[in-house]
Amino acid sequence: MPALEIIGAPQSNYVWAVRMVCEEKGVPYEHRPERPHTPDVDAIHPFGKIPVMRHGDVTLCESKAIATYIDRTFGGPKVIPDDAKLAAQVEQWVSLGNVEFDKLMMRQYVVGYVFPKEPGKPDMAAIGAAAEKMKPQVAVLDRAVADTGYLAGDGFTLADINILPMLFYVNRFEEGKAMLGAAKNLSAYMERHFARPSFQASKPPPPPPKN
Ligand SMILES: N[C@@H](CCC(=O)N[C@@H](CS)C(=O)NCC(=O)O)C(=O)O
Repeated sequence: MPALEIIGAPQSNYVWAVRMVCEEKGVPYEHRPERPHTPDVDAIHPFGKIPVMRHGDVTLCESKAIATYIDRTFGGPKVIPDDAKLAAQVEQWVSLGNVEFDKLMMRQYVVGYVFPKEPGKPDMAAIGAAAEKMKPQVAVLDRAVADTGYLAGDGFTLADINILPMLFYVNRFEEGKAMLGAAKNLSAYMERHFARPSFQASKPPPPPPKN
């Protein structure tokens, strides 16, 4: 079988999720850490976003599509269950993750800190507004994991894999940490799954120290 290549900077929550799928399933892969909009990425993603994937003559973009391909092509535990109802629940949570949680938690809140429009000066008003809007989202996730400790059914799936990197990043900043810490079910969920070998093996390196 040809080598499976996952292309994209490890810091991206979506690159992290796809790598975690490989780790969870025990699928060997080569990781090429490229930023968005490089020629290799642009050749596969029509808008130059990461991750992209190459496997022989198969090229794919979009993390959900990549994860589905890996899940169906390789052995190891399924991250998208065969059962129609569970698979639809996974789809539902991945879609909510990409359309709702990522848009606010990552693109507004985390990116507000990490890539401020004015270097070194995060817009604290915009960050505070995003944090306020995150409260109902955190409450939704807290309720969702209360019964089983998983988002879909009673097993670890792509639904969890997709959201865990986002929660990790939100938890790095003051307002996010306080909010997540107060959500008892979600805190327990994070603590348990952050310890998974697949999460640890795909975790991006820490940012370089500031001078
Ligand atoms: N829906 C895409 C989202 C990918 C995405 O937004 N990737 C970010 C990095 S986390 C990116 O490449 N951003 C560059 C850009 O938006 O131009 C997926 O699931 O793969």
